[in-house]
Order: sequence, then structure tokens, then C-alpha cells
Amino acid sequence: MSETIPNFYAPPRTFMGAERITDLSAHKLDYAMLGVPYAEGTFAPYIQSGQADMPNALRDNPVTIFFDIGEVGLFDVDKNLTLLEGARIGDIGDVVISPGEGKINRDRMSNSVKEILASGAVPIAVGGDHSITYPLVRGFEDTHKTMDFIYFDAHLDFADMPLESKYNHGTQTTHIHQLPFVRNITVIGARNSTAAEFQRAKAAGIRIIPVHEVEERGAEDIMQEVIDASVPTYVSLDIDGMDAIYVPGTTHPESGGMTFKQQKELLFELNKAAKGNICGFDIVELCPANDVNHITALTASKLTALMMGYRSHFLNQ
Ligand SMILES: [Mn+2]
Repeated sequence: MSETIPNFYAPPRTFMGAERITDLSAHKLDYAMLGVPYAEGTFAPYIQSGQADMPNALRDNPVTIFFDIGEVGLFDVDKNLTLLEGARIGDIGDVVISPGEGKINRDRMSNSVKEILASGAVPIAVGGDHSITYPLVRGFEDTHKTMDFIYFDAHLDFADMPLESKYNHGTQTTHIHQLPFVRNITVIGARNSTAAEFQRAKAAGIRIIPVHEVEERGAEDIMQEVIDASVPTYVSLDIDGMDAIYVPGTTHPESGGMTFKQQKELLFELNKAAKGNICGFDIVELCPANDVNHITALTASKLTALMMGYRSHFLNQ
């Protein structure tokens, strides 16, 4: 902090107060944060839309109001750890969305991931609805021979193309499952599914961990089972995996979910089990217009920072 307090100041309106990066190839970032303001995968009006506003909601609600994560780090009181000290985090902006052009938009999401990977950074995407995760994961096709996929979600998102819509926020796992380089798939927190979808997902080999299993076994036991540190894991966090009371601004709130504390512990143990071998992350399904006192935006912002922080912590051990 400067010893001279300026008379006027504007905090950077970026993720975590990070530097705004316009030329990705000219920077060596640890984490390239990418907004994906896309909500065209949502079953509006049956399910509330508005997730396209999520990236800016996180930019406006950083995990700390001091905008200095990259300088002094983020202190995790629970773990007595200072995270992200000196981490090179950049906000590279938002995927450009052409309204009504689903394929073009999905290709831009995949190509954005490819550009980030080519720069040597880890992609950290802020949705958007959950349909973005398929094109984001597809972006690893040229660089990753094998990877595992884990997602936190109240829903399986393994639906059988409802309403003649192939690419929506209830089908992305169906498509990810078909990617040849994706090996094991695990979902944690699932609790709203049809019997048919549940059986289809089980038959496809998807490891389904319901909330009661999180409560009974704890995060460490689960992550030691499902995570293989020798293979990179992509992580997708649909905030509705948490109980509705923790995420009032989520698109499709579901009661009976994880607590914030459980979700945080799951991210810690996930990174511990993976020894930091996490190749990408996204967080999705905040509808800021439905939020209450920015609770959900702040929670999503904090979980994103913790995800990066735990990854770096265990990677450097
Ligand atoms: Mn989802």
C-alpha cells in the first residue's frame, strides 16, 4: 500500500482486481480468468435466465475489497494458509457472444481455452449457464490425451436432449462423456434427477456422489477415492450444488445441498488429492438479478479464489 493516499481512485473492475490482459501471448500468467457471458443454454422461461451477467457480478464483488490478492495473497483463516501470494492472475475479458449463433459461440469458447493453454496459463472461466462447460472442456482436445472431469451440481446434466435442444445447460455432461480424451467423470451433490437420467448416468460409468455421502464420509475420503493425481482433472462448479440458502441468486436453487463449508472443504481436499494437477476450472449459474445483498456473487468469487489458491498451494508442495 502506498504511503501516500490519493485523493481519488478507481479500483480495477476486473476479476479479483487482477490486471486486465489484452495480449495474452505477451504474458506469463498462472491463471487466465475468462468471462463467458452466455445464457442461451437455459430453459427460459421455465428456469430463470440472466447468467450472462455473472462475470461482471463477480468483477463487482471481488473476494476482498482490497483488490490485492496478487500482492499480499488471500489469507484462509480456517487453514491458516496464505494463498495466491505473488500469483499471476489476469482478467483476459469475455468470450464474444454473437446472439443466436450457438455454434459460433461454442467454438469461440473452445478456441479461447486453446489460446489460454497455448500461453501456458490455466483457464479459469466464469459463466454463464452450465452449457458452457462442454465447449470449454472440448478446448483441451489438442493438448490433453487424457483427463478426468469432476463437477459439483444439484443436477446430473446428463439429460437426453430435452425439447429438441442438443446443447443446453442440462446436457453438457452427455457431450463431455463422449469426448475421447475424457476418462473418469464424477458428480458431487446431485439430488434432482429423473430415474431415467440417473440410471443412464450410472450406466455410462459416471460416479454419482450424493450429499449424504459428503456428510457421512467427508471430503478427504471422497477425494482420495475419485481423484488420480497422475491425470489432470478439470473442475466445474455449478453453484447450485450448494444448498439453496447459501446461493439465493442461483438460477435453479435446490434445497438439501452442500453447505459452504462442505463445498470449501471439497475444493481443498480435491486439490490436495490432485497435488494441484488441475487443468481448468469453471464456475456457473449465478443469475445476479435474483441475488440477495450480493451473497451469491461474493460466495462464487470466494470459491473461485480458493480454487486457484488451493491449486497453487498443493502444486508447490
Ligand atoms: Mn449444472
